[in-house]
Amino acid sequence: KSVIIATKNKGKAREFEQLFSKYGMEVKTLIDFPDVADIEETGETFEENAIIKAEAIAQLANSIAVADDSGLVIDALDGRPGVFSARYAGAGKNDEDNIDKVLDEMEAINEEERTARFYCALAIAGPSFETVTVSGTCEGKILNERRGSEGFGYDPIFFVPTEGKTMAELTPGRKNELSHRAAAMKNLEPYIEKLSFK
Ligand code: ITT
Repeated sequence: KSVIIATKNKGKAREFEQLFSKYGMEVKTLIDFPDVADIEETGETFEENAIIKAEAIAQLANSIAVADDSGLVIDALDGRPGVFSARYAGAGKNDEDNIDKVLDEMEAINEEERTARFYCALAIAGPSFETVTVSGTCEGKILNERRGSEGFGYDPIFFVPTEGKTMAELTPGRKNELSHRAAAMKNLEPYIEKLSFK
């Protein structure tokens, strides 16, 4: 049993390998298919972008595909970087540049106003059923410096109060129990079981 995850993001791919192993499923990602062109994310919401990616890959591979569109939503920045999380500092910039931009914009914001959440929308698409989306969130606070070296993306500046640690200080196993991606996966579970990936 295997599933295609419509992602080129290595951090996400690693997490999905672990999340799907519970179902005895092998994960393939677009990292295994480097010839597949980038899919343009033209949606205005995480859900729209997840649907675009899942349906494009389901059609191309004629199989079931799951896509993740996710990001960091910061209250003091009116919800930014939001759907622009991957490209917040601009084209050709990386996760470190994105973090620097957020740290810069958050510099003058006081402790109580540093609330934020990670949001994950998952879409599952396939040749013989209507596309479904689910979502999950994880609440936290934006620090004014990096802490920890696990994970990816904005993890080093995202503090999870219930753990007393940043996402980047959690083990991969622990992150996969409490993250926005883990929460969305729990909501996807009924569909995974129903389809049972025959
Ligand atoms: P794919 O579209 O190929 O999946 P992407 O990185 O472009 O990869 P998104 O458009 O969904 O994916 O952007 C997600 C960005 O949000 C990601 O690049 C990170 O910067 C951030 N992000 C999402 N989940 C995260 C997590 O668990 N920890 C830290 N940052 C995360």
